[in-house]
Amino acid sequence: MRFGLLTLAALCAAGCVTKEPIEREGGGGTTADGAGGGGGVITTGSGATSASGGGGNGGNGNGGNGGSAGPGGSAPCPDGVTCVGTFVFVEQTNTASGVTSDSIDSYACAPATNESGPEAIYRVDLPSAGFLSAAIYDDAGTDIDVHLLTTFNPAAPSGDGCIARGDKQAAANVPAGSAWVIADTWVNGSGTELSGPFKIEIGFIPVPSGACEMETGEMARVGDGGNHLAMPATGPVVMEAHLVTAAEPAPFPSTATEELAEHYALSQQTTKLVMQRNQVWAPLEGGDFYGAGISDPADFPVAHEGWYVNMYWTPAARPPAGTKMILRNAADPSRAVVVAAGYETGPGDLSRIGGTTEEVHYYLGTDHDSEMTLGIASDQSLPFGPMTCTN
Ligand SMILES: [Ca+2]
Ligand SMILES: [Ca+2]
Repeated sequence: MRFGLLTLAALCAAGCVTKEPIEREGGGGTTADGAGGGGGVITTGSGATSASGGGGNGGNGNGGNGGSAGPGGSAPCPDGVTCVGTFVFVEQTNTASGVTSDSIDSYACAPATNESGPEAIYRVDLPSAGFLSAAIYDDAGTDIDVHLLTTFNPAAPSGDGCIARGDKQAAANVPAGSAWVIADTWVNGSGTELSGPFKIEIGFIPVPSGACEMETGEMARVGDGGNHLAMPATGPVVMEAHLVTAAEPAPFPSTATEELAEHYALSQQTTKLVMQRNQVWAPLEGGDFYGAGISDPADFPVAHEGWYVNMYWTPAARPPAGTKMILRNAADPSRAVVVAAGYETGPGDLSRIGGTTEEVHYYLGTDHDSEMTLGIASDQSLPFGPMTCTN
C-alpha cells in the first residue's frame, strides 16, 4: 500500500498546517547509557542542570509496612529501607545525615569504584516486568551514584546483585517483584567521602511483550523524486528536539530553553521515564515560537510528545497524528518503542529514515544516528512506550 493517500482530507479537516520545516538534526550525544557512566569520576557529565524540578512528590511511600506478604502483596518494608510503590517517586535526602546505612563499599557492576560512603536504600515493588529508571541530582561538592539491583538482602547488604549503575542515572529492564535502588556516596582517590544532599527520582514503566508487526508499503518523502522509501525501513534515526504539548498553553517558549525544565517534569511525570533530559525545544523555523511542531500544540498529548517519531513524509503521505509506529534498535531488535507519528516532519535529509526523542533513544540504548527499523504498527491498539518484540 501507499501510505497516507486516504488520510489527507481528514488531516486538514483537523486543522493541519502543511509546512515542511527543515529540522535541526541532533544536538549531540546524551548521557543515554545509564550503565556506562561514571566510574570513579567526579560529576562532569552533560546535563548538569537540575532538569526535573517540580515533578511533584510522587508518593514518598513507606508503603507495605506491616502485615505479612499476602498473595500478590509486598513483604513488609525492612528497617532502614524506603519502599516505593508509586511512580514517579521523588525524595530529597542527604547521605551525610539523612540515611542510616553504611554497609556497602562496592558493586558488582563497577567493582573498582569506591562507594564506601553512606548509602540510601530503596526497594521498588513492581507488579509486572518493566523498565526501571532512576536519576540523581546533587551539588558540586557531593557525588552520589545510583545503582540498580535485582537481588538484595537487607540483612546482609551487598552490591553483588547490581545490574546497572551510573554517576547521574541508571536504568534497566527488570522482572516483576522487588528491585532495589541504592544511592551511594562515592569516595575519591584521596579517601574523601563526597556525601551530602541529593534528590533521587525513580520511575517505572510496564513493558509488554508481543509481536512487533509492521505494515509493508512505501513512504513518499519530500524530494524523493518518486523513489519512495520501502517500509518498514532500516537506517539512521536522528535525535530530535522537544515540542510543546497540549498541557503547555500559551505563552509559548520564546527561547530554546524557556519553560523547558517544566516540560521535562511534565513529560517525566506522564511517561514515568526518569532520566536527565538534555535536548532543547525545536528551533524557530518559520513558526513563531520554539518547540513548534506542524500542528497546534493543543492537539498534542504529553505522552505522545515523549514518544514521538518523525519522517520526511510528504503532506499527503504523513500519517494522521497519533498513528502508532514501531522503532526497533537494529542492534537489539527485541528492544522497541511504540512511537507517535504525524506530529512533526523531518529530518530534511533522506539519508536518515526519521527522528525521535531523547526518551526513545534512552530506552533503546541508542543515540543520534543509530540504526533502527521503523514501520507503522499493524496493531494500533498497542500502548505508546517501550515494548519487547518477540518476533
Ligand atoms: Ca556505601
Ligand atoms: Ca554521582
